[in-house]
Amino acid sequence: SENEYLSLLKHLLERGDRKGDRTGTGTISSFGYQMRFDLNEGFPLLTTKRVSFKLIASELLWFIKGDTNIRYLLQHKNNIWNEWAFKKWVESEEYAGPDMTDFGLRAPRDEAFNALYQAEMESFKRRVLEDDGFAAKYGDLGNVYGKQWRRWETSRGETIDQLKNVIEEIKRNPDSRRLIVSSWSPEDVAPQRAALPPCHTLYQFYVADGKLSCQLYQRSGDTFLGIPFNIASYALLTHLVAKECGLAVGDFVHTIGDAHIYMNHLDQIAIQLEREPRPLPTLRLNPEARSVFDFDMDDLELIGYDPHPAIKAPVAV
Ligand code: THF
Repeated sequence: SENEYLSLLKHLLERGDRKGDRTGTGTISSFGYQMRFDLNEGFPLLTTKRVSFKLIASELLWFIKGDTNIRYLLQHKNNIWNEWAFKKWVESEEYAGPDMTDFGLRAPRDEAFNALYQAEMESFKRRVLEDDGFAAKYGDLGNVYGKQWRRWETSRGETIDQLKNVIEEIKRNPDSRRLIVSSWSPEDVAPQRAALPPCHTLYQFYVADGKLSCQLYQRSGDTFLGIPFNIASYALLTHLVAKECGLAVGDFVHTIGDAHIYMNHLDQIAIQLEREPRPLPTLRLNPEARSVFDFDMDDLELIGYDPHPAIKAPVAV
């Protein structure tokens, strides 16, 4: 239930260690944490703050399509990956606008800079949407999830469709202990290969008693902003794969390496922890859509979602 997540927040507040990080924001962090969500209890989208199911669903469909270009997300009014593409653009030779160094740190602190940043970001988004050449070059995040799941490149120049293969294997050999999709490639950790080395390192499916479970190993988790998305995203993926394979759903098990709270999310978390969780919504999938690869936004519907209001927070880049 949602208490699994609320307990993680409390655990970090009580036991976390102060730790610096790549983004310069500062965190409280703990190593090695596991949560378990029985997907039969309802769809695990937080109710103690509103989390956008539409953003989660369009991001997951983007991964499933094998797309790595933020243009698709922008077409769905989804802005959650913009900062990473924008960073590549403003650090490129071609960029000639105002200096955007450390925009993620400066924008929340400096109003004049924030106005410049917002304007630059708007024109960047417009170009990605309207200019094919620009989008191909600067909208693409490189070897992020869509690529790794659907078009993994081997050193021999072949490509592997890990997601399709794992689904075929679940159907053929549900007892297999190798039902794994890996996004981590030692070759791709170099910054020029991927905008951000994958946080979702690896996931594994498991079938028992006619039910499909999924476990994610996440090397690093932004507990306030990212984790609520990640839980719902893998829960949705498990539902889609189970449906195609003719299975019921089991558990989503979420294992996190470095679980952290950014220091600029503490006030928001205090508000959230005062709220009472409400009943979970349920997911309805269009019964006509069979394959995982057939789904569109219209085929996914969440019923009975009645959360507390959203709580805004800046994302560390
Ligand atoms: N980097 C960091 N620092 N945190 C992350 O959560 C994160 N991600 C992805 C890649 N790098 C990351 C991007 N996923 C939001 C949610 C998920 C993200 C990025 C940002 C976010 O800001 N959510 C807001 C709503 C945003 C909106 O309405 O546009 C929220 O309140 O939930 C982890 O996968």
